[in-house]
Amino acid sequence: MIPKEAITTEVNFDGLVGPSHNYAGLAHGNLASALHGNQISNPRAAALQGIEKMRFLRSLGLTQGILPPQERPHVELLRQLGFCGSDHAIVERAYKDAPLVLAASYSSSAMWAANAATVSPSADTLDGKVHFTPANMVSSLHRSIEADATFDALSAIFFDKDRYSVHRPLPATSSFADEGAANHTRLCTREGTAHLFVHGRIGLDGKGVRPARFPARQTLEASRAISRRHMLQATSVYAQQSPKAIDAGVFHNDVISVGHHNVLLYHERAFLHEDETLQRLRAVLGPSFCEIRIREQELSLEDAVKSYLFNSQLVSPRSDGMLELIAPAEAEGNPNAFRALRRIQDTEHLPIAAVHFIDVRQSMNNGGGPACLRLRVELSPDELKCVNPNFIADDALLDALVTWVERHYRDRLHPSELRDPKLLQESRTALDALTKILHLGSSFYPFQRSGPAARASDSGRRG
Ligand code: SUG
Repeated sequence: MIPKEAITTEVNFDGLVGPSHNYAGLAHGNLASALHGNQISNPRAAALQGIEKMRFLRSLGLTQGILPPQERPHVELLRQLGFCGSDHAIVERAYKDAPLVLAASYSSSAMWAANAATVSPSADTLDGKVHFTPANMVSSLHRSIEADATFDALSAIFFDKDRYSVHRPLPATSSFADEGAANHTRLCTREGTAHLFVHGRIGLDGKGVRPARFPARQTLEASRAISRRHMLQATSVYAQQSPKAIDAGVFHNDVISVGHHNVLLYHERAFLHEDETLQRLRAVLGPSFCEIRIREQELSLEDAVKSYLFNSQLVSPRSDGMLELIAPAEAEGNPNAFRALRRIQDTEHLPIAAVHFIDVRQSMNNGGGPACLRLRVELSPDELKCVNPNFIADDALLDALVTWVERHYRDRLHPSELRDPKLLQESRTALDALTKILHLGSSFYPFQRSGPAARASDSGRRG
């Protein structure tokens, strides 16, 4: 077993927005996705906004990782569903027969890396390894096609089997529906560590309260299975999301709460059983647990969903232990959200030293704020050394990505243009170029493996 080091680094792995980012309104229960459905997106601006966010976090002194976009369209899905012929013929036929299925195969939703996986740091696991379970995302077709490629990407990044354990996704069935870290928060104090797993669906035993309007996504069974397979020795606390919150558009817990270290910032309507949930956390975390509760009176559920205040990143770049909040620009534009943030920042005993507003509007229009775009991975110095460096950003890489996006991405895309055979070709050309920039070899993407130019796998490491 590898000796544990006390000081860890939280690395944010952000999903790079893919060239087919579009607004097809696929996510039921996600109000922004419904509102912007059928509008024109700007994939270029979306990707550049994401890169700027990464650059900003780096400027705070944080370590930034990258998850490459997945190949879209997911032609294999279309083949499985009975479309046949050349890739272009398949796209054309799918557009005529099943346009929403084509849109699903073209979704760039893997950009929301908070849904990529659930991660457990080595300090909390029995075998001393960092564990990852890619989310199966079975609640929707367009997201269910992410899991296998997520497994491949995580396996390439965290290739060192002595330090990392990348599990297969949970069984792809509704009983184990899993949406990853968006419903999981790790909290720690000197007294203890708690993993808060939040689910929305009623249990296999039929217990719990169902939302009336929108579907709940995460299951308790999935969260329990993850806690087991990750061999968590830290305490797991399970809580049901408030069905009222789900019906107000809170499709993931990270739309209504965010935690980091000893701080939990949450809305009073986040959990079905607020008192019980908080008491369990207090019992593990002790007196230095810092609860920041936002009341309905201060910020309504409706404003919470509109502003995405809770989908901020709480980060700790400072040596004095104070935290900073990376909030969406929409929270600055919403007077109630802005006032609530001011209040938090001005309250002396609260450890939030600064709030930064970030423009990720293209992602927000599909329901993804700053926190949705990143997967947090807590690593010891030794573990960080053993991450594939191709996936860690420096300024030169971010500059190269900007040039790449400007060269390959469209600045407008309507869902009806997904039938355009040129889009498929452009996307592949872009991803092929990306594998060169990231030094991923020439067989990282499925089209590279099956195309005439496919060569043996050589996804090597940079440096
Ligand atoms: O699953 N939107 C995503 C947004 C995910 C946000 N992630 C977190 N909260 N962690 C979703 O609802 C819209 C896609 C579309 O319409 O193509 C979408 O899937």
